[in-house]
Amino acid sequence: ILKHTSATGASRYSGTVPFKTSKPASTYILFDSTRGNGVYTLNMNNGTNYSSATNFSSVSNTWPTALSHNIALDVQWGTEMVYDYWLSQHGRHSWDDMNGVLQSYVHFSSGYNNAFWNGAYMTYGDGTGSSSGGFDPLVSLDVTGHEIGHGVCEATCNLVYEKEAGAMNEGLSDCWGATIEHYADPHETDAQPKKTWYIGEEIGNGTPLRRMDLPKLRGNPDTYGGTYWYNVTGCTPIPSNDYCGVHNNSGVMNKFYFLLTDGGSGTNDKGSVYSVTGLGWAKAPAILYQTELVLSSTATYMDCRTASINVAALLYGGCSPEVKSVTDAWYAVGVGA
Ligand code: ASN
Ligand code: ZN
Repeated sequence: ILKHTSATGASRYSGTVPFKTSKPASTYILFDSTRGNGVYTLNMNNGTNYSSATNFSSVSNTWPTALSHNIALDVQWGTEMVYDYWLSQHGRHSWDDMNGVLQSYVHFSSGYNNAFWNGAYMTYGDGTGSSSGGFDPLVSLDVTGHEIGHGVCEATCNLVYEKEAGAMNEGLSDCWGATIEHYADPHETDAQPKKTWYIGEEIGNGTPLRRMDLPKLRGNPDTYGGTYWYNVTGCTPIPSNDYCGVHNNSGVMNKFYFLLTDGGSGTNDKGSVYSVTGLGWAKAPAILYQTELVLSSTATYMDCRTASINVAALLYGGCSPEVKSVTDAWYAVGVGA
């Protein structure tokens, strides 16, 4: 029987964090055997050949094993938190709901300014550094939640990764990243502005990659068809245009979910005056998840609106305040009347 052990260590972005290790041979490794079929973090040693990845290993279960490896703790802890979020809040067993292994590879390549889900596991770059216009290591909890969110999407509605469906795929990943950060990161506070709604501020030395509360401040639309909306009609060339602006038009989904959770009022780019009563951190994610389960892979924002209103009606009743909030939040972002 593989013995698992509790460990703690100083992570790069989230302070001292608890996580699980195992000792299959003479040393402890970053392998949690207690969650589903396992949570692993492996070291690419700045290479790109996955079969050459090595374990992070410690004789004394003391972590990190070197300061430059503190990022492995963000990822091991963060991935464990993502597993716990999906199971405790939605009864979902890992990304595929079949307790699929959660495997992460850190120190990928050198100066690699990205992190991604490839259909089976996560890869994280060290970045070129925020001080030189790139990113610091791309291992913050919202990034981890975002990447595994792509796995959840793949295993559920499997939104096609281009145009509007792709933008919703991206938006859903940001929504889960923010929600999981709120759920698990002790450094998240509700101080204004709520950093929960910032995506990737940790890896940009305080400057977020995207803002869900005010997408336009980062060049993304907050209104369907409004300022910064990427015109997806006849757009070429895919994929060099980011599959027709998937990381851009995601701003509409992000603002919808921000308003559905926190509420808010204002005037959108269509001149519509809106006011949304927020549903908070239990009901908004419940509606989002049930919507993700029923969407079709080629859904548009309008389809997502319809699906989410139906979900809210099923969960809370046809004339419920929850249905009104969902409808009002879509109206706020310019989708539907
Ligand atoms: N970090 C990017 C993302 O998850 C990588 C990609 O898949 N385009 O959206
Ligand atoms: Zn993404």
